[in-house]
Amino acid sequence: MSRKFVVAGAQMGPIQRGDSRASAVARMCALMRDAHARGAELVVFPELALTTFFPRWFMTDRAEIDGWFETAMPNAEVQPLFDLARDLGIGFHLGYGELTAEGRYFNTAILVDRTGAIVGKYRKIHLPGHREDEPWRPFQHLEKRYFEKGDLGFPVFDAFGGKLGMCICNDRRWPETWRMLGLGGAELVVLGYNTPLHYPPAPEHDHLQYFHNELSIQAGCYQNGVWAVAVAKAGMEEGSELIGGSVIVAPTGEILARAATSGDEIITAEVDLNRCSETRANVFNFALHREPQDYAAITAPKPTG
Ligand code: CDT
Repeated sequence: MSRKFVVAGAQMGPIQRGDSRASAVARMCALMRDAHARGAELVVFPELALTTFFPRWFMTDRAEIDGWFETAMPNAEVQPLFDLARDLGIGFHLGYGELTAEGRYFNTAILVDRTGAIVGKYRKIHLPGHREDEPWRPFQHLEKRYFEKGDLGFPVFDAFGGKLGMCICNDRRWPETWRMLGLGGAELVVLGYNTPLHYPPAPEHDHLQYFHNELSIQAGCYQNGVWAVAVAKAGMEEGSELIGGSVIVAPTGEILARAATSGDEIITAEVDLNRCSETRANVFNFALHREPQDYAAITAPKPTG
C-alpha cells in the first residue's frame, strides 16, 4: 500500500514583541494556503509560533509572563487557523507556550489532523538555557525559568496513515530524543525551532549553527529510519538573529528541501513512509542489531548535587 503524501514546512520570519497573535495567525493562514496549493496534506509551523521568542527577556511580573502563554487551544485568536485547516482538509503542527488549568507552564507542540482536531501533544523535554538573569549576555535564554520539563515522554501518534512523533528545538540535538521516537515506531518526526545565530557561552561556534542544525537532524533521521520536517522561526527578532535553514530530511539522512530565505517561506517534499524500512530493515534493524544491555549508562540517573 502506498503511503506517500506531500508535507510542507512553514518557516516564519521574525515576530516582534509588539506583534499581535492575530497577525501571526494571519501569516500562518497565508502559509497554509500556499502549502495547500502545492499539494501538502500536513504543514509544520515553528516552536512558539504565536509570539516573539519571549525567553530572551528576564521577567519577574507574573501577569507579564502569563501574557506569553495560551490557556486554551484552540482559543479565539488561533481559531482561524483551525477553521482554515478544516476547510482545506490539511493538517498542521504548531508550537506555543501552554499554561494549564493547574498553573503549569510548558513549551508545547500539537498535531492537528485534516478535520481540525488535535490528535497529539508533546511538551519539550530538553529545556536549554538558564534560570536567572545573566546581564553579561546580549540577550537571555530563560527557558529553564519559564517552562517546566515536559511530562508526556516522547509519544508517537497514529496519524496521516503512519506513526508521527514530535520534538521541539533543542530536543533535536539529543540522540536520545530520536532513539526514543524511533523505538516508539515513529516514521515522521515534526519539529519547530528558534535558534539564535549567536550562542553567548561559546561564540566560537556561532559559524557552525546551520551545520549543527543539519548534522543533528540528518543523523537522527538516518540512525532511526525516520523522515523529519524541521522548521525555523528565522530572521532578526528584537535584535537577536535567528537561523533559518528549515529542512525536510529523508530516512537516508538526505536533505530533500531547504529554505532559501530567513522569512515566511514554504518548503515541500513528497514523503513515502514505506521508505523507513530501507534503514530499519537493514543497518538499523533494532531487533537484530541493537544491544541495550550494553547501554545502561545512557539511562542511569543524573548525578545530584
Ligand atoms: N529554543 C531552543 O531550544 N533553542 C536552542 C538554542 C541553543 S541553547 C541556548 C537550540 O537548541 O537551538
